[in-house]
Amino acid sequence: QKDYKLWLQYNTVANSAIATEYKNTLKGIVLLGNSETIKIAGKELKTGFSDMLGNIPEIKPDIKGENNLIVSSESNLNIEIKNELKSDFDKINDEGFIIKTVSFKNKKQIIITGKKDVAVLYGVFNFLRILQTNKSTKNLNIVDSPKTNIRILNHWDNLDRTIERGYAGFSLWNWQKLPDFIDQRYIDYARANASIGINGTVLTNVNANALILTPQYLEKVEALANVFRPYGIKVYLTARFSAPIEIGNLKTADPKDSEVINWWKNKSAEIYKRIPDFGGFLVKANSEGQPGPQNYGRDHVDGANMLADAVAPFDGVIMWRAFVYSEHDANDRAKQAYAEFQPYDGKFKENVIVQVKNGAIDFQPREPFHPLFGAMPKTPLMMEFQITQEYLGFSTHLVFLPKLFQEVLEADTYQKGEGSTVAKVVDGTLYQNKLTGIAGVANIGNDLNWTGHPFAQANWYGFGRLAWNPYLDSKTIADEWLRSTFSNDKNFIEPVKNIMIESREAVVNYMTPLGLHHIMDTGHHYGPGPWVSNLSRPEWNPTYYHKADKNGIGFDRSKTGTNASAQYAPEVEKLFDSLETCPEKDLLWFHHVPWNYKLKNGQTLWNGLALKYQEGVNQVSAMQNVWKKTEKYIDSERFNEVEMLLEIQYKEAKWWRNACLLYFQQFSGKELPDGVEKPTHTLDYFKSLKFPFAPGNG
Ligand code: BDP
Repeated sequence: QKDYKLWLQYNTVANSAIATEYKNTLKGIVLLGNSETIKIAGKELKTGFSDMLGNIPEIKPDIKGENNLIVSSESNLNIEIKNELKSDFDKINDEGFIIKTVSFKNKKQIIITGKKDVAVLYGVFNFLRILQTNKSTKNLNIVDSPKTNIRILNHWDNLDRTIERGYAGFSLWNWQKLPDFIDQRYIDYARANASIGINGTVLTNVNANALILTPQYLEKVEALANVFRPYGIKVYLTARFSAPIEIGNLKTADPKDSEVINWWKNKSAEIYKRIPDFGGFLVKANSEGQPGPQNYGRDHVDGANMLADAVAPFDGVIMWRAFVYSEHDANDRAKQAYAEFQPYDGKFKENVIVQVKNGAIDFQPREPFHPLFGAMPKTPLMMEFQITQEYLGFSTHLVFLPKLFQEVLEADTYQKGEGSTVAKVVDGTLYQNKLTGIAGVANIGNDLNWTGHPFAQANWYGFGRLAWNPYLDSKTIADEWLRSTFSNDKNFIEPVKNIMIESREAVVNYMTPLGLHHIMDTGHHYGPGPWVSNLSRPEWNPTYYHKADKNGIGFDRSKTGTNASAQYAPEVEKLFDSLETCPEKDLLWFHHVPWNYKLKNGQTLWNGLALKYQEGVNQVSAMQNVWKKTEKYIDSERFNEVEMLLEIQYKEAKWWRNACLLYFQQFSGKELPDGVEKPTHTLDYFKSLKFPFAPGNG
C-alpha cells in the first residue's frame, strides 16, 4: 500500500540522465561505526538505492577508490577528512549534519557526517531526499542544524486507544500487547519521524490519566522508548497533577506539600531508572476541569517548578501549557492566558518551557499570533501547533497547514523592535533562550495511511520540517513532499502544489472569513454552528465570538471593547486597534463592524462576507478540477481517495456557506449579492442537523 509509505516512497528515478549521474557519483558505500543508529542509516541507504536506482552500491569496509558515500560520525572519521571539515563542524550543533563532496587524496567522495550518530542519520535522510526530489549530487555542500531543541509530537491518545480530536483511527500504542509485542508500526513511526528530524513524542493525552505513571504502564512505555531511541526520539508523558492522590494514596497533590514533592521525585527516579533518556512531562493544569496547583491555592509557577525539581537531576524538562482560562477578563477569553501567564515571566526554573498555542483562542483556521510570544523575555516559550484538524474539517478536508504555521512564525511581535518575529521567539534567538521547542498535536492514528487524508500526511511532514527550521517556506515544503510522496513530474507538481498552497485560505473563506472564529458546532466542532448559545461556559458559545446583531458583526477587542489589542507591542496594538489599519483578514477578530461598512474592495461588509464564503466554495471546486487531471500521474488508489474526499469537502464548504449566510442574514437583513449561490435549504434545516457519528472528545 503506497499510502502507508508516507513520503518515503523511494520511487524509481524516472529521468535516466539523473539516474546515471547518481550511479556515477555513488559507486560505493563506506559505513563507519556500528551503533544501532548507524545500522539503521545503512539499511535506509540500501532501501533507498535499491528502490530508486535498482541497485545497491558496493558496501566497502574502508575508503577505497573514488565516488564513495562515506557515512560516519565525526569521531569515526579519518583524521584528514575531519580536519578538512573542521570549519563545518564548528558551525553545527549536536544534531546538525554535513553532506559534502570532498576531494580526498585526489579522489572525489561524498561525506555524510555529524557529531552524533543521530545527526548522521538525519544527514542520510536528507541525502535520500536529494535523490527523491531528483536534485543533483555533484558538488554537494550542505551544512544544516536544527534551530530548536525539542521537536515534538503531542499525541492526545487515551489509554483505551481512543484519540481526543483524532480523525485517523485509534491510537498506535497497543497497551495490551506491549511490552512483549513490538508492532512494526512503532518502528515505521520512528523512522518517519527521524526522516524529518522530530526528536520527541508525548505518548499520552494532555487530559491525562494517572495510570500511565504506574509500573504496569511504565514497563510498556519503556518498550516504546527502546524502539524509538536509535531513531533519536525521546519519550515524554503527560503528568496528571492529581496523580499523587490517585495512584500514590496521598491526601493531597499540593505542590508545596513535602510528601507530594517526594512522591514526584521518587516517581521521576523510577521512570529514569527504566528510561535514562526520558524527556520529561507535559502538563495541562487548571484548564478545562483538569487538576492543578490552583486547587491548593498555589499557582502555575509553584506547580511547574515542583515538577521541574523532580526531573532536574536527570536533565528532564517540564513543558507547562499556557492553555488556560481564568477569572480575569471573563468577558474575553482571548485575553486570559496572557493575563495569567505574563506576570510569571522569569519565575520558572531553567528546565521549564511554557507551551503556548499559536493563537489566543484555540487552533482556529486563522488567529492572530498569541500575544504571549515575545512578551516573556525571561521565559522560554515553545510553540504548540495543532496538526490534527479539529477546527479545519477533520481528516476529510485538504488543508495544507504549513501555510498556516508559516504565517504565525513570520508574524512580527515587535516586542524587541521591528523584526521580532514569532520564529525568533521560538528558536530562542530573540532573547537568547537556551531551551527551545515546537510541539504539534499529532494527526496520526492506526488508519492504513496514518493520517486519514493522504494530504494530511503533508501536515505531519511539514510540521517536522518547520520544527527543524521555522524559517522554511511552505512552498518548498509542499514541493519536497509532493516529489517524495507522489511524483517528480512537473505537470503533476506545479498544479497540485498550487492547490495545497491555496487550500488554507480556502478553508478560512468557507468557514470563518474576515476574522470570524469559533463558530463550529458544539463539542465535536464538526460543521457550522454559529447559532449555538446554550453551552455551560459562555466562552464556548459561537455567539460569544461573532456577536452578530442588527448593527453588525465581530468581537470588539479594540480599546472601545475588551482592549485585547493592548496585550500586543504598541506597533501591533496600533495596527489592530484601528478599523482603518487592521488587516481585513483579522477584521472581525478585533472589531464589531457595521453591515454597511465599506471594505477595501468597495463592497459592503455584508456583501464582502457573503462573497468570501462563495469564494471558499469556488476554491474547493477549482481544487477538484485540478485533481481530476492528475489521474495519469499517480496510482489509482490515492487518486480515488483524494477525489472522494474533495467531493465531501466541496459539499461541506457549501454547507458552511449556506448555514452561516442564512444565519447572519437574520441580523444584516440584506439580500445575498450577485455571484453568491442561493442556499437550497432553510436555516431551521441546518440547525436541526445532528451528528452522532462525529468523532468528539475521545
Ligand atoms: C481544545 C480541544 C480539547 C483539548 C484542549 C486542549 O477541544 O479537546 O483538550 O483544546 O488543548 O482544542 O487542552
